[in-house]
Amino acid sequence: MKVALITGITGQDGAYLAEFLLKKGYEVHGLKRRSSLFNTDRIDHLYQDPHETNVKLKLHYGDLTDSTNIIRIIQEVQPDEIYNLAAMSHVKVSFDTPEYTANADGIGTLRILEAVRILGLTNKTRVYQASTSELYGLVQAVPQSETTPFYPRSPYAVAKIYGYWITVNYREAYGMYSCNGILFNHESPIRGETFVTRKITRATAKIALGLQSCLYLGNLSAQRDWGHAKDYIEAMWLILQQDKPEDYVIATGITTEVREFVRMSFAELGIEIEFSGKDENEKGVIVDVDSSKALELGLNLDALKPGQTVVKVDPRYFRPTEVDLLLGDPTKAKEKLGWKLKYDLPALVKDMVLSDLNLMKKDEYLKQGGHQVLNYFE
Ligand code: NDP
Ligand code: GDR
Repeated sequence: MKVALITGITGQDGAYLAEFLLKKGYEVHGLKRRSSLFNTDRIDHLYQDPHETNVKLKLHYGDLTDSTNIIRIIQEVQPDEIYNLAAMSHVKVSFDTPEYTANADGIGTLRILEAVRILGLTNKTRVYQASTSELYGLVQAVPQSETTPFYPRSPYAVAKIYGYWITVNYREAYGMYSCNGILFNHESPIRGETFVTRKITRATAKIALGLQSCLYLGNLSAQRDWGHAKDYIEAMWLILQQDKPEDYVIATGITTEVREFVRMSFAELGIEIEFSGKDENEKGVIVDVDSSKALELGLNLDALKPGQTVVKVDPRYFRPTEVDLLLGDPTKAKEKLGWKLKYDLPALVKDMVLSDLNLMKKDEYLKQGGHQVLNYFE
């Protein structure tokens, strides 16, 4: 039985990867941070009572900013594979917490690699590093492949550049099987609520249910190559199963504007919107409501009328430096790993919107019962 250690197991990718590896028969260990509230929502369905025998999922308290716990856990677990997914992963927040981001996302990667080396596990333990399309930053060329030059545009991306190169360096210097997956944006119903896709799908569901009146966004013109996290975690695993360690771009090869993602999300609920105006004055306005589609979903959209503004721009969500266009070229992954996509963008949008509609219906019941329902505009 193979043993895997996942840092960031409580995050979007960590949760899907843990489930995937457990199904493959792995013993899975996860590094989780101590928090004042439970932070294991995404993996609660995988929980196994530690008092039972034959437990296949084990969680360890730790933090990427603390080498002592990393060394101790790796020594205890003796993993065949480490997936380093833990990170302060929000690009906008990294401008507010640049030093912490460098420590966790940059030096954190070094701590993992160095622990493997000093524990003498260089020939046993394979390491996957969660690298990112944010490394490309300011557009040098499109589509972006394994050979496109990097030009990071945020403290997050600069920290991840360190993670990328130290992973390459340990491979070259010590012969370690350490690889980067350069993953483009990937989303899902369990995506963090403050990333743009999830913010949009939650808000469209709330607007359809009458729980929110308007969605405030930043740069609507940014273009992203969005895939489904379930497809992307499979690529992570494939990257560690090859004869030779290499770095791979994982992407769909299609890019879409934030504006279009918004339009598709509303359309999924029978609400057709159109954008007008420019820059900070741009607005998304309802042009039609498809009551038959709404009925199918058990929605009453009578309160939503053509002409109503449901999307506005709020400059507070602009970034000091933006990444305008990401479009990946996944040819190498498709050819060498045999990696295949199961979800396209419409399937992703549908999965997220319908899941959020179900979730938000709980808020609707609470509101009907006279309870306060909060809207977070982050
Ligand atoms: P999430 O933000 O959903 O999850 C991040 C995880 O890291 C959480 O489990 C979080 O714990 C944990 N974490 C954060 N800081 C620390 C720390 N100092 N020590 C230990 N754990 C920590 O990210 P995703 O699942 O979306 O992404 C996974 C990885 O892939 C990240 O490294 C991200 O930067 C990278 N990536 C993501 C892409 C995407 O589109 N999703 C694309 C390319 C790269 P907690 O739950 O307690 O907050
Ligand atoms: P990104 O994802 O920065 O690409 O990083 P995010 O969803 O935060 O932003 C995508 C684009 O949408 C624009 N945008 C907004 N973004 C947010 N969060 N909130 C808004 O209101 C909003 N309005 C417009 C942004 O400006 C940006 O252009 C994600 C993270 O998962 C990283 O960890 C990962 O490395 C990269 O994807 C690949």
